Amino acid sequence: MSKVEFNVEDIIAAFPDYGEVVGYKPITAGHINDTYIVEYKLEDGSIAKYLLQRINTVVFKKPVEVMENVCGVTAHLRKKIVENGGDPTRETLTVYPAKDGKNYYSSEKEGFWRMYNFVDDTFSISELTNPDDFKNAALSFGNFQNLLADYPIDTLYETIENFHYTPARFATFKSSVEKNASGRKDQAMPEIEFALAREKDCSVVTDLIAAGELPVRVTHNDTKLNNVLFDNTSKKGICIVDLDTVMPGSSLYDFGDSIRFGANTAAEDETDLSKVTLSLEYFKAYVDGYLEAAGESLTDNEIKYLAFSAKLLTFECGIRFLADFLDGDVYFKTEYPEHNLVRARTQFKLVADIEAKYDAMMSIVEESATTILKNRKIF
Ligand code: GN1
Ligand code: MG
Repeated sequence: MSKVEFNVEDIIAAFPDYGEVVGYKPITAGHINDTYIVEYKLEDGSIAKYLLQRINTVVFKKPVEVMENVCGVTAHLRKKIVENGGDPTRETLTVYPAKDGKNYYSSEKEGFWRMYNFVDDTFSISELTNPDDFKNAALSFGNFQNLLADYPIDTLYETIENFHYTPARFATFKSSVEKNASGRKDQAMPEIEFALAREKDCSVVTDLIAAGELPVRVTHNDTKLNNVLFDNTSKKGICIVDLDTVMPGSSLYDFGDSIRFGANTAAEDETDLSKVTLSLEYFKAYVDGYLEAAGESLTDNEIKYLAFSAKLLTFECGIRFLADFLDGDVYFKTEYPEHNLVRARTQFKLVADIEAKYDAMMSIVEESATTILKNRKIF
């Protein structure tokens, strides 16, 4: 882990004085970066909120490139949102430069920081209570993909190499098993066996991409439900956040990762595995929303592999958690020693449930595609 030492006040002072700082507080969402809400009192007495974030440079080794991607992507989104008559102050993140004009502040001692607008009067969801919210998340992620469809893909840096290149993830996992740096391998034998038995799944999507049978698009790559901000009044998803992994990828990565998190009937770190199942109702809601928003631009193959991608991305996340457990918790933030193992178990339980429900999931995709994309014969 990085050995940074900082005073939040000093970091705030590196950014322009938007008003008198009246407070700041950490937000504890996300496994990677550190986030604070900073409140300023303006001259007219009103309060303005900003989002201050420390980028985890163990995970993002080239944070300057991350910021170049984020600035390019948010500028593109802003332009599109304005063209579509939307409100760019609420529908996209905006980067606020530091006092020295750079789009970040960094020092060896304090780490790498950036400032964003805080989109007020919104909420995020960590646990769904109804399928409509999930459908709204799908509409948002589908819309996000549409808005970036004409973004110059070659200008994007790969902020984390091979991020969803599952065969590489599997190779890393196997080497973590071999190294057993944490000495905890014995605690994870059933999970290791489970993973090793599924190696052949890893290359399905990447092989299709390599063969030109699946397109490469600008994708978000971390489509967890809590990366959508929902408007307090309309309850619709209005803003997609966490743009650090926007990179060339497959729509299947975004679809699959959304299902992994949102269609799980339990939390990502639930210890009672009997609660972890794939909700077909939520799966259908997401398929409907995603096809409604982005279906026209998806190829037949992208649609045919939607159900598979849910399994793949869940499996991939599972081997990442398990590898981190074996490595000694060097990547994801953890709250207790077995946290990564617990997370890996939920992912694998979900994979097993997806395998059991696979035919039903395929039928849902077929039915939804037939209803929503009436003029196409995909299946
Ligand atoms: C991390 O930071 P957060 O919680 O949005 C991770 C994702 C994983 C996710 C699992 C850069 O996302 O890839 O799917 O945890 N982000 C990175 O919860 O590795
Ligand atoms: Mg993230």
